[in-house]
Amino acid sequence: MAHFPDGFLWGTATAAHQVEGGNWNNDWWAWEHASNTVCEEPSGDATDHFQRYPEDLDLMAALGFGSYRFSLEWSRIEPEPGEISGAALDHYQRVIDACHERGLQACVTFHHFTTPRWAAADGGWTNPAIVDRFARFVEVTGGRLGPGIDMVCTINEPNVVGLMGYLWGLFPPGVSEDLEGYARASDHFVAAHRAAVPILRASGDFPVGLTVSMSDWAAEPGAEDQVDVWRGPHEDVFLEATGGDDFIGVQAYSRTRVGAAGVIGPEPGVEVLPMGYEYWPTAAEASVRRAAAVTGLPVYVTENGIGTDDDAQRIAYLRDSLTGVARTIEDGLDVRGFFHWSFMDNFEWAFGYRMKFGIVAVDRATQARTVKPSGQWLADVIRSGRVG
Ligand code: GCO
Repeated sequence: MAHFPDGFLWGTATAAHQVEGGNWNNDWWAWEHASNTVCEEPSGDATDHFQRYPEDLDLMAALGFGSYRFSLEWSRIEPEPGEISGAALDHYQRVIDACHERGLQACVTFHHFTTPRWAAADGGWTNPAIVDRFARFVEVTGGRLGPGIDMVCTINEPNVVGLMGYLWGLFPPGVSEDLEGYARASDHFVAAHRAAVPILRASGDFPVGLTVSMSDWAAEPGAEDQVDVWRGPHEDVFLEATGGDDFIGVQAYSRTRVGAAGVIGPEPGVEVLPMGYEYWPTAAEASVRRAAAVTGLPVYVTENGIGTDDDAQRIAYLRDSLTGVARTIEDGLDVRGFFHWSFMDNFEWAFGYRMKFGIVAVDRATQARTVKPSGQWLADVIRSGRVG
């Protein structure tokens, strides 16, 4: 039986473009509709969370969550360079207020994969100007929303944006094998995070951190050195950019294997999920241990979950994953919270709506929400502080 301490923060997460709907003014919408896109379908109305957030927050509160992690859509707040939408800021203020009215903390991510079209058209994250552009957005937005915010994730998984956008061609700008673009984007993400932290600290009283996509890395015999070769530029460069932050946000779903020639696929005999990676429920535990060791910071698991049509498998995954996270706490690591990805089934980027990460199902025709058995299971864990 795994236990979680009193005060452990239980949250659930979404990202603006995956749930709001109608985010036509960012690079993702353009990419979904590009002639060379690899996207299975456009995001469209998503789950209409932009309008239905009160109902969604009601459900979160009913399930016992203490925090809601969501992101601000930069292209709504700053639709053209320097042009700030007061109405968009008002919207996010209403979301924050609605969280508080229901006893939920507001955990706000300032960049979750999407960049306004105007910035993307001017080199996006490869243009050094993005650092000041992001800092200005953070300053204006933090200045307005900061007093109501309870926790901040500056940038979500910058390492995934670089990898998918410049090496694998799966995210905008849809470029493959551009090592220089990848390196420049990484540098600018690190600089943008570092620029954002003091600006945010001046705008409110909340912990600030970066969230990093991590994996449980495993080497084939004799290929141990390959772990550092691959993990270094993908994870460590970001973990090492967190000095002085209030926490590190760990996001982990699976395992990555390396052999002598580099990253290799799943091990024969291990189940492969629809996402294409292994069913590996100890990914969060392994990543928490490594993040704590490298950064020395308090840890929040800011994302963990599973994309599956089989909700019983989700419960099995979460049981093992949470048991692993509880082990890290028993071992004395300072792990302060766990945010389930995701609150509801939503737009899983290039995969579209086929992947089901939610504890709440969404009827694509009616937008009706239905809590899955995994949602009730997680509510029991939250209530009891135990994983049976
Ligand atoms: C990411 C993002 C989320 C994903 C989730 C499931 O990790 O890619 O933060 O937007 O939807 O991780 O793949």
